[in-house]
Amino acid sequence: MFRSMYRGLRVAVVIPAFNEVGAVATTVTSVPDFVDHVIVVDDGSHDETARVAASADRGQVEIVCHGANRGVGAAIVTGYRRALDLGVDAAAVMAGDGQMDPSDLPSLLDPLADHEADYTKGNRFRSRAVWREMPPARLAGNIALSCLTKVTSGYWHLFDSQCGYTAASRRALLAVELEKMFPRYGYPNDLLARLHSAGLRVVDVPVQPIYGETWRSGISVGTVIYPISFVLLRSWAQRLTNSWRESA
Ligand SMILES: Nc1nc2c(ncn2[C@@H]2O[C@H](COP(=O)(O)OP(=O)(O)O)[C@@H](O)[C@H]2O)c(=O)[nH]1
Ligand SMILES: [Mg+2]
Repeated sequence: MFRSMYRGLRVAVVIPAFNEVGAVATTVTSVPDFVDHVIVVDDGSHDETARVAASADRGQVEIVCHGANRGVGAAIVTGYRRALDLGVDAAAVMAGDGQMDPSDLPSLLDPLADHEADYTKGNRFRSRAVWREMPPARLAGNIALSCLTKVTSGYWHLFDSQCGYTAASRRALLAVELEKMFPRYGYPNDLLARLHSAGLRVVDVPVQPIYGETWRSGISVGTVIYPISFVLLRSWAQRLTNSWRESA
């Protein structure tokens, strides 16, 4: 049964979902039984995402609805807030489109349970399958953004900045000023920089890249290039300012 915790951690899984009627039920039912709370954030979907997610409930699912679309970052922040209110020790994020392998969740939670990290994120590039699975344009974009995010966040040991499969400790969620987080695509790059300036420990964990036959994404170069460039420049400027302040 549910509410079993994971290695002493009370865990929530936050599922941001925007027009995911086709995949959200499978995503919800795939969440492992040790997860205490599943929080689906329906981000102003125009389809039946909320109803379908609710119908997959086995007793631990909550649906939170944004009246209008606010972006994937804002949807995740809504889920994090609810997770904090529920008193969880850790909150993982799994996208509502079924692109995350539930069997990878324990590896993301282990460094938190072992008190070795405050935040963990998936790294699909640790698997050779990434070269086969990830479409070439995404590979190129992800590699470029991962390299830039090393510089702008200050976490030189991390890669695959755009991987949305993550787990945050309660400590990290309380430290990063959720209200300031960037609401749209670019939020992972923004969050990493905030985690670094709060002095938190972040580690990469190998996860499986999943791009099924019906794969689609809300990301297109035209729509994300400006917000992501803005986030990267802002984080970089902030980091430079902080290091000048420290050395002054
Ligand atoms: N495209 C998009 N996705 C959103 C939004 N809000 C929440 N999401 C969810 O965020 C997750 C990641 O989005 P996706 O477009 O698949 O990104 P990708 O997997 O990194 O290419 C999915 O589960 C979406 O349903 C939004 O405003 N736009
Ligand atoms: Mg996706």
